[in-house]
Amino acid sequence: MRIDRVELITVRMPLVQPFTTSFSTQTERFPLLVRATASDNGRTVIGWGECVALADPFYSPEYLDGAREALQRFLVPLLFDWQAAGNPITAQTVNTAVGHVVGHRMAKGALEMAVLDAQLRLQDVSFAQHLGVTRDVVPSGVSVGIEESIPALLDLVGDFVDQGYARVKLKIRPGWDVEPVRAVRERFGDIPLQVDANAAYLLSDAPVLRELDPFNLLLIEQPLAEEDLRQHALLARQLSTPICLDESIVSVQSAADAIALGAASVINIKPGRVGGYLEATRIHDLAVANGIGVWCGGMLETGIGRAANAALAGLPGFTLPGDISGSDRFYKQDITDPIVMKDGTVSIPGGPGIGVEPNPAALTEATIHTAELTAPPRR
Ligand code: OSB
Ligand code: MG
Repeated sequence: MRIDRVELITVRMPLVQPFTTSFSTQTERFPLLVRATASDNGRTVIGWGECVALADPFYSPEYLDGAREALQRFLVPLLFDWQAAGNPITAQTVNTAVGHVVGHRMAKGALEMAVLDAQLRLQDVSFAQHLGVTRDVVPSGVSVGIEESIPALLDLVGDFVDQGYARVKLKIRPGWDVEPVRAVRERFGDIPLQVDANAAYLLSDAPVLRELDPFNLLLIEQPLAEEDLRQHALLARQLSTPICLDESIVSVQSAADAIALGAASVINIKPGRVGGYLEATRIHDLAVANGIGVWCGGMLETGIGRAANAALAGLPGFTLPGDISGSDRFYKQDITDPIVMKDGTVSIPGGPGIGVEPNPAALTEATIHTAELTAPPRR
């Protein structure tokens, strides 16, 4: 397979409602798509990747403009150099080709995803088949932001419960934690419920977090800072609610450390955050080997990222519902055909590669910036 061209397409997508977390309020999302033109044996396909970096570096060090620059200046040229030197291009070799760039996992993951999609399309194999996934739907959970008031939160949660979501996750932060959880439990009873703090607490907040214990939450996600593995382990001993890590898990190595320290009994796997779907499956395998449950996180992806996440979440270790909601949870108009949540599940696409692609008109309408890189000829 040869990569002939890579386009970096930045799109702007308004959210159906503001999404507030402990780190920001988002009213729009700027996904960065990687469009790779690939050819093999006279056949040409387009592979798609989606970079999950947010506009600001508040969730992780990566951010949209930085990721685009990393791709444009370093990652794509390194991949082209690798190819020009006669090395094979597959998803499995992308990380070797760009490996001496430190960090920039979301940018690397998006490039790897585009190459993987192209490779599978050339092979006429779906991503699910490639992973060995046999089920065709996965349970669909929804992530609910911090709201202005408890009544507004209950309205929103009620809407998602009525739609049939398999699990609800509430964003929390100091001052918006025990009360919203209590209100949701009182109104909606025993629904599968979990919370996500996005690193907003300190170990000294353990007494407040312990007040969540009676509510039988599935888990509390990332209560402390990204690098506080040891403190998460100390906190875990003070809570009955299982601790799940998101931000802290950036690689299979950090997952191994977290497990060894007892810092997490559950892991949220976001392929972008860990540098791509290959690393995501390694973390899945490590977690299964250690009896640690995993679920697939979300980053307000377009249908491109959502479709691939649904396939990944079909692996057997994904024992909890993922943040893989229908497109309409965040967007009035997705750039792909909408991902639909039905009876608490979303379907895993069956077509070649990730099985979905942007609709040209929707993509053109949403595009705000494009950069194009062309491969030099073979040396
Ligand atoms: O912490 O899981 C998170 C969105 C952006 C950044 C971080 C997070 C989230 C979500 C949204 O919770 C999940 C989704 O895409 O449904
Ligand atoms: Mg999270």
